[in-house]
Amino acid sequence: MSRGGDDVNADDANAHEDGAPVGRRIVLGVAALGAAGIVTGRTVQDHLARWLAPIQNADPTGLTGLLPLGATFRYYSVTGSVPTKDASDYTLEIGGLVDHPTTLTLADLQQMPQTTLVRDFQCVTGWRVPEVHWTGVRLADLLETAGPTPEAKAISFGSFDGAYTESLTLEQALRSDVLVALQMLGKPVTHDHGGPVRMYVAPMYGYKSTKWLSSIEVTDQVVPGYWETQGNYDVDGWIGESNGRDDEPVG
Ligand SMILES: Nc1nc2c(c(=O)[nH]1)N[C@H]1C(S)=C(S)[C@@H](COP(=O)(O)O)O[C@H]1N2
Ligand SMILES: [Mo]
Repeated sequence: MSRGGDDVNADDANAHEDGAPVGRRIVLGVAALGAAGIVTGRTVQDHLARWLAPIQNADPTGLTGLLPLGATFRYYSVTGSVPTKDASDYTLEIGGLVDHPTTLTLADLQQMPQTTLVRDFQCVTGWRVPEVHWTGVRLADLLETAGPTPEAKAISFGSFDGAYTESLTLEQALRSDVLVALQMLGKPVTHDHGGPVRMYVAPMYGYKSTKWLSSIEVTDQVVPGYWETQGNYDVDGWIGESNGRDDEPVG
């Protein structure tokens, strides 16, 4: 099991479709701030991260990702390796307590109405990436098509990594800021970020956003997910209510 803070994905957070060169001076200047110990408090750090987000997102060199701001994604997987899937073999099963169980391909999902959100992504361990672009299908739209039965109370997500699971109540799942995400950071979700399809649950900590999404099962009660049973995380993963580290609401 690996769940490190390995920064192997730092470059992803810095890649953006409308990339522009970033002056070495900005990089050095900000590095100097960090070295001078100005980047210390969580609030200062967060403000700097926010101010830097457009620069970091446009930085093709990944250099700013080396700055001590923590505003980049860390790669997380509870399994050692995860099979690669693409349009040729990806499927999403929607089943359980629904009138119309269905299996969708990537093309099916791409043909549905897409929603874009620009929101922070925050891991419960403390790192946060500000103003990330997410695009995908609203989970609510998929559920509406599937038709939950009267007994339906919750959702259980499965991953093709074969291990990770997560849950939401049906009410949470119907929020308009809960996406079955096809794009992240302005491009298709990469394998390391859980592509081709991952969840993005905007108002909750990152652990709710299941990567390598393979199934959505409607259940009659909340089934606690992987980190809720192995890591003591709250089943209700609302940002700001789990660890007291947040200094401002997100979104
Ligand atoms: N399948 C799967 N999904 C997962 C995880 C995981 O280990 N496996 N980790 C979660 C946690 S704790 C976080 S913070 C985010 C990290 O997303 P990233 O790897 O794109 O940075 O994915 C979430 N979804
Ligand atoms: Mo996390």
